[in-house]
Amino acid sequence: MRKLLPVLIVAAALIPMGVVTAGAAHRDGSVRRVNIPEEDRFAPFAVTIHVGGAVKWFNGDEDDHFVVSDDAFNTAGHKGTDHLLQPGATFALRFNHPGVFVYYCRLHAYLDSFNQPVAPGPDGGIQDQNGNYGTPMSGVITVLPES
Ligand SMILES: [Cu+2]
Repeated sequence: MRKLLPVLIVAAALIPMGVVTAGAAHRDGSVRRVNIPEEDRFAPFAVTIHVGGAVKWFNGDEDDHFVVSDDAFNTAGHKGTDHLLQPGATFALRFNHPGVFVYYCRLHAYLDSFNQPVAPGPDGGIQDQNGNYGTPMSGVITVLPES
């Protein structure tokens, strides 16, 4: 038992080190999916990930759509993103900075003078029977610091 004790002490010291090492090395390699159903919207509208995580958009609609960064509000990187998603196409971004990535589709939304996405209106929108032009096609990714 005398000879076993030092071995146990070393083993006990290594266990928490292993846990700490695994925690420090952890990076969120997960991929969250945002679908465009057969409607002019991103589903889900809001997605929360951690730094190192990625978002993959999929256009399940029969029309073209865009993923465009709202640069006035974007604090999570990938400013200037302006990507066409044809029907059936995918597009992925990996986020390495905490913040928010506000985005919209420039065929089904546009930015007003305050950089807020608004519905396309008479020039591009489809008016329903109540006279509304619908919801601007937009979404937001929240990127939390590494856990
Ligand atoms: Cu669109």
